[in-house]
Amino acid sequence: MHSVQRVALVASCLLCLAFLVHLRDGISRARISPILGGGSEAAIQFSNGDASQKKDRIFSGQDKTHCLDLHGLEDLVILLKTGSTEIYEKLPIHFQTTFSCTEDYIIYSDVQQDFAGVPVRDAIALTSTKARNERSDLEQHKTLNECFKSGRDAAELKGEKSWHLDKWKFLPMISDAYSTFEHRKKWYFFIEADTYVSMHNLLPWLSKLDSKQAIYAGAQVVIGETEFGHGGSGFLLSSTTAEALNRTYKSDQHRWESVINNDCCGDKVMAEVLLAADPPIRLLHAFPLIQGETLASLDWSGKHWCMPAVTWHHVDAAGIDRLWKFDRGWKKVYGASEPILFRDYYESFIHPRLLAANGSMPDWDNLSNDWSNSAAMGDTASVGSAQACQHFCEQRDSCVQWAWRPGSCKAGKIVRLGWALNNRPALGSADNRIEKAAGKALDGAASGWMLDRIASFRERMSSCDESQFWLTRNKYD
Ligand SMILES: *[C@@H]1O[C@H](CO)[C@@H](O)[C@H](O)[C@H]1NC(C)=O
Ligand SMILES: *[C@@H]1O[C@H](CO)[C@@H](O)[C@H](O)[C@H]1NC(C)=O
Ligand SMILES: CC(=O)N[C@H]1CO[C@H](CO)[C@@H](O)[C@@H]1O
Repeated sequence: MHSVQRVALVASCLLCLAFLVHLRDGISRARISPILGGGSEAAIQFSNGDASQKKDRIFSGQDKTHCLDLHGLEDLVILLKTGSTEIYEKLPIHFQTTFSCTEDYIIYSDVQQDFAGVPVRDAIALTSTKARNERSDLEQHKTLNECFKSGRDAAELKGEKSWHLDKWKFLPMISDAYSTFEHRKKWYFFIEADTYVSMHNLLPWLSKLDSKQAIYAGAQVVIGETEFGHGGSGFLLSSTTAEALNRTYKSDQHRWESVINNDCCGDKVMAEVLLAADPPIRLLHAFPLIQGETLASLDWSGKHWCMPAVTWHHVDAAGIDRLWKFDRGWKKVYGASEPILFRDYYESFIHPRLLAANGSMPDWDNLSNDWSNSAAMGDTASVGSAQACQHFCEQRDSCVQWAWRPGSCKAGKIVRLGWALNNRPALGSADNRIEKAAGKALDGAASGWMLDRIASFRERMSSCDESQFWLTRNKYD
């Protein structure tokens, strides 16, 4: 039983901001809270920091004590999909974080290369010669390889054409990874270069799943008739499933290549291959353990509050660094067996910001979307000013946040942080879904939160039941 008896804020100074102390199970334990603002959040502060240890570490490179107690890591291989146009921008951070405790990972791209000593495999080279000769999407593969061989920077070729190679990588890479490790690995976990996977939360989940079963788990998405695990959110295959994928795909490769050619998405076709396997393999609905939002865009609702977050998507290097340090710090304070719940991310990353802002932020869009009033639609009362929009929210009991721009008032029932209208999203988010505005266009735009209502929500949600942390079967099974 998890329970937060009391949450108290101890803010010694605004810049070092909040250091949340909460009492859980009667034991006082310090909440970890990053120093917020700017890019300078290098330090997470711990109550049990030992100065002499810190001194020893100054010149000793990365401390590897976080690698202790990662039970089951040896049963796992991580497959990372990237592309030559983004590899130097997005891959480096993973060596210091995601891969820092294991050598069992394979990087797949569209050019075979040595990445500072690490071999990178070319997933497109694993498609059939026929496909590479006949499919127009794959002409870009030659272009990228020629660019690379001539010593130019493949990043010059960023764009649509290179992106169209992406869907072709899924099947060959899973099949190749299976051929590499077979049943020597129980688990194959797929990520993209802007996915963060928390080993701290993934490994306890794996220990609850049976790798001998055909497991294919991901964040469920439906396109057309097909339900599949969204690629960027990450997905999990047991070795039994990886074997079935290899068998089904390889025994009819030309047909599957033709399916991919005519389809939008490789993650979707992968689900179709698994449904065509004998026996068919269906997706285990793993949302929200596996999910595609960032700290800034996530809806902090009761649905997720008491569940652990295994993945985040659209995170840049700063975001991966931040989440990874949080994992590591969490483990130091709470130990290896205490999963990090969405609630815990909220308390450390989001709530201190709302408090520091005293409930409202200028030039900010908080992604409110339950009510949407606009002058154009003839709504006049709430759209006149930020105060009027705030008033609109106050009048509705279920409203917890509002977002005003000239002529528009949006309000929402669920807390989201959102981001500045005139800047990058911050909190390490590479997400870019908000329409940008700057200077005069902002004209007093602001977002606000009903801190008292949020406080009652947290109160209501204060107890999390451990039996509901992990998703191990679908509701309909
Ligand atoms: C992959 O599937 C093909 C076709 O069924 C098969 O010949 C091959 O042995 C499989 N690879 C492994 C490693 O099982
Ligand atoms: C925070 O907001 C409340 C009401 O919205 C106001 O009374 C209070 O003075 C503000 N505090 C600070 C430090 O600005
Ligand atoms: C997720 C969400 O609600 N996004 C909205 C953010 O605000 C812009 C403009 O205000 C909308 O276009 C988005 O739909």
